[in-house]
Amino acid sequence: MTTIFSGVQPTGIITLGNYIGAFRQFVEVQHEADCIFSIVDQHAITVQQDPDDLKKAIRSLAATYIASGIDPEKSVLFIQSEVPAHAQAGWIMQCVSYIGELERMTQFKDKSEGQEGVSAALLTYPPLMAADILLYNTDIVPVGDDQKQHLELTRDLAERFNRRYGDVLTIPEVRIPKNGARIKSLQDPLKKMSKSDPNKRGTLYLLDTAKEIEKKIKSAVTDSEGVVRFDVAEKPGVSNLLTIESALSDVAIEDLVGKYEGLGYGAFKTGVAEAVIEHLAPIQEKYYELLDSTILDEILDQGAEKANAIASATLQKMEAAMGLGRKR
Ligand code: ATP
Ligand code: LTN
Repeated sequence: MTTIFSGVQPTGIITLGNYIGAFRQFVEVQHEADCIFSIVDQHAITVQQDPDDLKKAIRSLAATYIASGIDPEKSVLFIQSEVPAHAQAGWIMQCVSYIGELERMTQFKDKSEGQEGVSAALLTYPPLMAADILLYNTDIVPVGDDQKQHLELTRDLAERFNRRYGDVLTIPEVRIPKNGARIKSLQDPLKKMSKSDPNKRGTLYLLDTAKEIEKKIKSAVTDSEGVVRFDVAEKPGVSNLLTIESALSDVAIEDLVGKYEGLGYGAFKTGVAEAVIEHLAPIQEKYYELLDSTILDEILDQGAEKANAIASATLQKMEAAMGLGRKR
């Protein structure tokens, strides 16, 4: 059976970009493979986090996974810091990484640019991500487009490890969604929609109310042509809205263009907002139900146990291959 692994950082409320780029793919693939999903809290602390906020974000993310359709009977869901093999294997992967290749990562450049006191871990984040993936003998990693470079590095590091120490690690493939791999900001459709964007009007959050969704979509930046058609280069704002509606409603973009033919942007935006509200309503309902339940802790306890068993076996093999300790 194919193994699928992915992780999301608990750094705030999930955006519609995260949902379309990551969660929806997770839900799709869980029927065809052994799936393991992680709340990567050790990645979140590469930038300083308030401890209370982090705790809340971890629980919120667990509820989001389940509310989005991850079935704990089919998939393993766990918190990264509850499986010690991640930090241990992360160290090993740091030892096979070169500083130069880590400095070339665009996420590192973006997050460290102009910042004072950049943590060493922001640079060594990709080897920890590689460890997350490699510990589960992962075949496929579903992520949004922005993580492609980290996946290429993961493959390079795994190949390097295997060349040096023998054939221990599985080389993973990336899986990027065909539609919606990079949802853009509603206010600046050239930039990705991001949790950490200070301009909250550009970001749709999974927990936004119907009113908020409507308001943000109504004020989304478009263009002056007044014709609904898909053209990312000439019409990035309109194309982004079409991508969002298509991804959530499963209606092809060409068909949506037909639906809005002859209508202005007002009617178009109302249609997109309706599609978003309709899709998110049941997810939000389930989310609030789960947040205060004890089921969530049971799911996470079981997840940590299952993840620990797989991860510690791979770690053991990695350590033995390298000659660490007294392991064989
Ligand atoms: P930030 O925007 O603050 O850097 P993030 O949302 O990119 O955070 P994560 O929460 O770790 O970081 O991302 C989780 C998943 O969501 C990843 O697979 C990522 O590729 C995907 N993702 C993030 N933003 C988008 C987007 N705008 N469109 C599509 N996928 C996205
Ligand atoms: N780097 C990713 C989060 C992440 C991840 C992973 C994704 C950490 N470990 C393993 C897939 C597999 C991000 O910032 N979105």
